Order: sequence, then C-alpha cells, then structure tokens
Amino acid sequence: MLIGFSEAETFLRNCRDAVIITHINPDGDCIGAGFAMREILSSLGVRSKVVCHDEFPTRFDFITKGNNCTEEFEPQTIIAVDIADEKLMGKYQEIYGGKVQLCIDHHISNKQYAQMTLLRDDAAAACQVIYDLAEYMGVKLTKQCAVCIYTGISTDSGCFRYSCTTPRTHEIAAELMRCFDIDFAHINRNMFEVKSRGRMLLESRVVSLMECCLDEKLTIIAVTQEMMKEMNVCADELEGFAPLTIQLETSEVGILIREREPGLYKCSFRSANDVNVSEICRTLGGGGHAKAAGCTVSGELEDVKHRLIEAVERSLGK
Ligand SMILES: [Mn+2]
Repeated sequence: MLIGFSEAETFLRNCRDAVIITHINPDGDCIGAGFAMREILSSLGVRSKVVCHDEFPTRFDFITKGNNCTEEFEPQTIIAVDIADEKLMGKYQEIYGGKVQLCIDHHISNKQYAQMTLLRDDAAAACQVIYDLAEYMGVKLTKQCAVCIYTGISTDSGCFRYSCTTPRTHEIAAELMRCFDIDFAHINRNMFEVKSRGRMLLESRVVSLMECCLDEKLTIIAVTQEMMKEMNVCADELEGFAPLTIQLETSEVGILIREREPGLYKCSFRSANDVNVSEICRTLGGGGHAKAAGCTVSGELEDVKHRLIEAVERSLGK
C-alpha cells in the first residue's frame, strides 16, 4: 500500500527495535538513507541496526564507522530504504522477504513489496524523501544525519547534475549546508573524484574497450571478472563507471556490463536524452529510473550483449 508522510510518521513513532535494510552493491544513497534513518529513529528512542548483503565500502567509513548498532536484538520492525525490489536485499531476502513493513524509496519501478511504501518518484534520492519526512515529523537532525542525507542526495543526483535534480534537491542541500558545517567539498571529492590507482588504470582500459553499435547511438563497456582480477580492483570500485558510457557525443544509451559471478552480468543502463532505460530494463527483468536503470542477465557474454542490443534497438525504433 502506498502511504504518505503522516502514516509513515505514525508508524515510526510507534515502532521499536528496527532493522534497516539497504540494497546489494550499496551506494551513497542507500547507505546515507540507512544511517540517516538510524539517526532519526534513535532521536525517537528507537533502537535500530543497518544491514546490507555486502560490506559497506571503506570510502563510506565517514558514515558507517562506529555508527551502527553493535547489540544483538530480535528485530520487531523491518524497514527497507532505496530498495525497489526485494531481490535487491540479497541474503536478507531469505530472512525478511515478504516481511518488510515500511519501504522508503524514490524508484518509479518500486514493486510495492512492503506493507507500506512511502514512494516519492520525483525525489532525486531516497535521502531526499527521508529529509522531507524528518522535516514533516519535526525531527531535529543531527550533524551526522545531515552528512548522511547530503551524501545520498549528492550521490544520486550525480553531484546535482542529473535531470532528477529539482529545486527541492538544491533547497535541501542548501539547508543542510546552512544549518550544519558539512564538509561538502570533501564529501564530493571523495564520492566523485578520488579513486585507487587500480581503478584509474582500469578506467583508461575500460574506455579503450568501449564498443559502439546502432549507428554509435549505443555504447557498451563490459568488464569481466578476469579483468577485475588483473587490475586488482574489487566490484565496488567499478561503481560510478556507468556515466562514462554516455559521454560519447553520439551516444543515446550506454550500458556498463559487470560480471558479478561467472556468467552473471549486472548491466547498468544510462540514457543521454529521451530513451527510457527503465522500460528497457523492465523487459529484461530489472528496473530503475528513466535515465538510469539496471538489470542482471545471465549467459555467455556475447549472447548477453546481443540481447541488450536488441532491446535497445527496439526502444530506439519507437
Ligand atoms: Mn537511490
């Protein structure tokens, strides 16, 4: 059931012992949203713990380190943030599948698997929804909560460059800057510029691997596990590569293909202009936003590429 802020408030004010689930392959938005939610819950006197199928990448230490619950407790409240589909809970789907009570999200493709879904598909980030909810509830933010929310908003808006960015996105960022002494330059440098040497080398290699098809309207970059091993980078260091695929001037759609395990490919789609990649990904069992979406496809790499190219071709023909 879709709900509004007032139902979410009632739920949060009456819950206890919460687990907050973030998605596999965690990014700044789900991590920021998870830990912001934890800050808000603790100001309401609710114990909570943020969980993720994967380890939180070390570059998010400023959010995660020393800020999670270390006590063991049996959760009475199940919350999911930034998760459009239960599948994205990874191993936590086995435990909490079908049991999520409140989902806070901004993906238009949200499957409404939770009992209550607070969905704002006009929000640039789940963190933007959480800020609006906290403001609605009159919860006073902590500085740490502000850092979490800023990071999420900045991450998902591509540092305020993507078209999901709205006046509201800027207003929230401005408010956070005004009220808290957030080191935003440091956060953004860490989110968008700093990379390992391995990743820089990989990036140059990745660019050289770029393939163009469909009259150069589609750009594909595929990174296999072998390449990752060779370049000594882990999968989380490949986050943020997807936008590279639409930097080419002729590019309408770009796909970054990452081999998650042998024969299993995570495909991140980006749209430069009008093609709705969320629709394309839905036909492939995935979802996301109009300009940034994804799906997971299994098979031989060449076959996988073929299927993706066909799906994009159909969409370009429309
Ligand atoms: Mn998000």
